[in-house]
Amino acid sequence: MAPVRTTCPYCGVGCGVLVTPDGKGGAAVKGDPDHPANFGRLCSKGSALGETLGLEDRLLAPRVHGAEASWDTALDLIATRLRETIAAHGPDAVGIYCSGQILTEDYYVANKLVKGFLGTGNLDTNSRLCMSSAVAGHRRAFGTDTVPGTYEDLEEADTLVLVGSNLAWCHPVLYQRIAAAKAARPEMRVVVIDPRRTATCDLADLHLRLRPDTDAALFNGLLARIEAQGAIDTDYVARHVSGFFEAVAAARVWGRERVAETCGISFADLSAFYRLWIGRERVVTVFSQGVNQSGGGTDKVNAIINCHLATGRIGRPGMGPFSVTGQPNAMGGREVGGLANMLAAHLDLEDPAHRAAVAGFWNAPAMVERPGLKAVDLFEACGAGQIRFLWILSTNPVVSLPDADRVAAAIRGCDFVVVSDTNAATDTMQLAHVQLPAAGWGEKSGTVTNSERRISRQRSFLMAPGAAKPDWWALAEVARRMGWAEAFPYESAADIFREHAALSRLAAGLGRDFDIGALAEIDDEGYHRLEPVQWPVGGPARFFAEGGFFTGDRRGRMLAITPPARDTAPGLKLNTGRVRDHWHTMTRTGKSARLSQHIAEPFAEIHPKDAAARGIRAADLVRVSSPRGAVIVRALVTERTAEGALFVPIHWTGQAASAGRVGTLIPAVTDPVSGQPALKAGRAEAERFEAAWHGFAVSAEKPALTGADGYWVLARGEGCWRTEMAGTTTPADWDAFVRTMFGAEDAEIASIIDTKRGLARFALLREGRVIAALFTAREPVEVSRAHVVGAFGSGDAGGLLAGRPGAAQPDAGPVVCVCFNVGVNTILDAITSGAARTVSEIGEVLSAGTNCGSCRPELNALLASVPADVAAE
Ligand SMILES: Nc1nc2c(c(=O)[nH]1)N[C@H]1C(S)=C(S)[C@@H](COP(=O)(O)OP(=O)(O)OC[C@H]3O[C@@H](n4cnc5c(=O)[nH]c(N)nc54)[C@H](O)[C@@H]3O)O[C@H]1N2
Ligand SMILES: Nc1nc2c(c(=O)[nH]1)N[C@H]1C(S)=C(S)[C@@H](COP(=O)(O)OP(=O)(O)OC[C@H]3O[C@@H](n4cnc5c(=O)[nH]c(N)nc54)[C@H](O)[C@@H]3O)O[C@H]1N2
Ligand code: SF4
Ligand SMILES: [Mo]
Repeated sequence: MAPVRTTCPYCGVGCGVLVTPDGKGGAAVKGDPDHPANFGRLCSKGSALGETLGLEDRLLAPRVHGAEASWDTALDLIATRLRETIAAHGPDAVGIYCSGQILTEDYYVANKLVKGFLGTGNLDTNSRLCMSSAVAGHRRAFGTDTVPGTYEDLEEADTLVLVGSNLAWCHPVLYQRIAAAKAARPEMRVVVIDPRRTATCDLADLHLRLRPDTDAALFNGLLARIEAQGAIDTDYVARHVSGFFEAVAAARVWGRERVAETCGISFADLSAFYRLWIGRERVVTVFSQGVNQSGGGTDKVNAIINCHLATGRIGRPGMGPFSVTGQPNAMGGREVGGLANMLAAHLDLEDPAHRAAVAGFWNAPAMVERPGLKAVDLFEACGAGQIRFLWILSTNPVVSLPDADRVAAAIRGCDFVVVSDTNAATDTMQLAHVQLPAAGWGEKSGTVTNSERRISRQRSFLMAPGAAKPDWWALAEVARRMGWAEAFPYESAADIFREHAALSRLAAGLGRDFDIGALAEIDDEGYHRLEPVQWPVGGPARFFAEGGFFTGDRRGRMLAITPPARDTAPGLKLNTGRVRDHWHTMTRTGKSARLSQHIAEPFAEIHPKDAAARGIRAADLVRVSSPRGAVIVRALVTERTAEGALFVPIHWTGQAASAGRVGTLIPAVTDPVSGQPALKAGRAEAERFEAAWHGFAVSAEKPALTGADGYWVLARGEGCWRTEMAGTTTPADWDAFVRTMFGAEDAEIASIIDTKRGLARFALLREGRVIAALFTAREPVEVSRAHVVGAFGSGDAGGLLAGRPGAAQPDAGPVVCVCFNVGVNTILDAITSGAARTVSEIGEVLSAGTNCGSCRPELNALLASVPADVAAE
């Protein structure tokens, strides 16, 4: 059978994937060589998609108040409650909160229902936490939310600047494209602007470790320098730009000394950056969450765009500002108008003519008249009793919103909550009155739009399991039950897509950028076959080289930017973000043992000086806390993070760890323009978590940990569960403790106890087979995780309890290359023995880094960590 061509459901690179189902619910996955985003490449997450298709954890039927129900019962109840809520409290008591991970067709139906039929603007999305500052910055500068350039620009740039972006881990295939371009054109320069040293710095010729939230000062200073050096494109500015004098006047006060001092970087590095930017015409400035997720995120975006407008370096090959999107369909959501302050098809909610046009197109009985509540405000209003009906689709706000415990309380206190998810147990799903089973990746059909405006098909290759249904279907069914069957007649994703395309034609007629009108008459077969296509369909690939902005006077707007005052709040700065192999709240990547190996535990990067001042040693557990909440995570003592700053990943939930939700620590401070929360700018303290004992366990079944005191983290291993844990009191009866945890009252128990050194090892056996093993110690347990998991899998009880390999078998150490399962020690051995001196030689000797390539930056770091004289010996 020919493989099914579809699109990866993770990041906004939007890679094409070839899937060959195995007929048993699984599938083999390869990169699509013909897809223009990836040309056959996939990263570690994309390569492991086949491992995430299992049905464990899935919600397979609707549930109402905890009991399984039919779709009819659930949908009738939702429609009834919707009607009652609107009758009693008005439409603004209703809110829908959705996600950049639903398909454009799902999103279109949600937006139409809320803004045209329910008559409220309260449709917002997790893109508020992700892209809304970029959207607001684009709209301020361009008049509409337009990404001017394409991926090729990143390859063709002579100077590529990455601001607040860990591209190597978060957009790995795009990173690899850039790495290949740089290898082919060594004169290309890459600058990384990030307070942290990340894997992306592997490609950097220059890394500016600026103080957090000083980006606006840095780019104001660049604008001042552009002017001082006579690098303004006066012709472009005269013909196409407004606001130039005000913007430059505000920037002029940012001389290089002041910027260097404000940003905490050297004058020499700053000048080098300005030279690389100004001296080379082909410059692309890529930005991501270090820019967007900030109290001044929109200003940061405009400070960057200002420099491109002033130099006319926009919309030409190898030039422009470039917002990389996080989620697979962040762009599609923006196209349908999925934010509370947008209308549809890039039309403006504030514009009465636009509203009237859309109302006419939809034949809408209750057209929205003003913007609705943005994500953080929506949940505030929920907590204040103003939102009485809440429907959450495809996002996990109890984990991902700031002040996350308050969000949980707000949801808990809401009169009626519907949650649509693929998974049965998420931190948010647990709080729902009605749980709706969504069809997931591989089971549903539709389109997504990637960072470069390219629309690709997601095609199904599996039957939806149980009663799971696509999100658009559930939304449309509710609309029909509300009496709007005529407006929601869709029988397929293609029906919805045609309507969406037709609306974009209307929008283009009103002078908007988003135009896929050429696809409005596509038939089902054409939709089925639709090739990846960039919008505007049939139009040019880039915007604004010759002006043509979407503002009233058709000029691009430069803005006067005032950088924020220095943040002098007490405590350590709390930075948060992503790791290479996990996706958000891990509902999918957490299913893959391979992906769970790279980083199996939540951690806090802490600078050695900050650690020493607090008596924190490597591998200690630390309690990181703010007045709002606390997490317990492993200390990673490293100079990767700056002094005075912590970095904690976002992926661990209440399902995966005892206290891993870093969102509980972060105040709900938002950017005043975009409403995007400042998720990278918390404040926290760190202290050693004093544990009486530490443990590591492997088990065939998921252990019962909810009652455990102290700390636990669960991860999937190959054919087992692996658990890290620690307790504040030592169990009086270890045997009983072990039996309860693994639910094995009847099992045989073998133990080795060394009371003097505080070490103990337990194995639970049933019919001679080990079903669980626990290693405990007073200090963090030192057994080789890889060895224990391997020995558990092969049933080698003796080797398992030994906790480390025998002399003949070296310990591979933590896995770096997940594709070929190559551990850090194996790689270091190859380097120190001289067998491998470069990344390609590591590939030749060990295969590491030769498949998806996601680990290549780490291989380089390992090479750099071994002094040359050692490697040569
Ligand atoms: N592996 C993986 N990839 C993903 C995702 C995932 O969950 N896992 N999620 C996807 C999504 S939705 C998104 S939005 C993207 C996010 O992609 P990125 O934005 O690249 O990722 P983050 O790790 O959130 O943050 C990027 C960097 O911003 C830096 N930063 C913090 N504060 C500042 C500051 O004030 N100034 C500057 N210049 N930098 C700062 C942080 O140190 C961090 O290294 O990733 C996408 N890709
Ligand atoms: N502190 C801090 N917080 C952050 C960030 C940060 O950097 N720091 N980043 C923010 C950003 S950029 C983002 S994008 C968010 C992400 O945060 P979330 O959106 O909360 O995280 P996900 O785990 O992606 O949630 C998606 C959910 O949808 C489910 N799902 C998957 N497919 C489908 C489907 O087809 N239909 C339905 N109905 N459900 C489905 C998944 O099982 C999962 O439960 O986190 C934000 N929060
Ligand atoms: S870079 Fe990786 S996660 Fe992103 S779309 Fe491509 S394969 Fe998927
Ligand atoms: Mo995101």
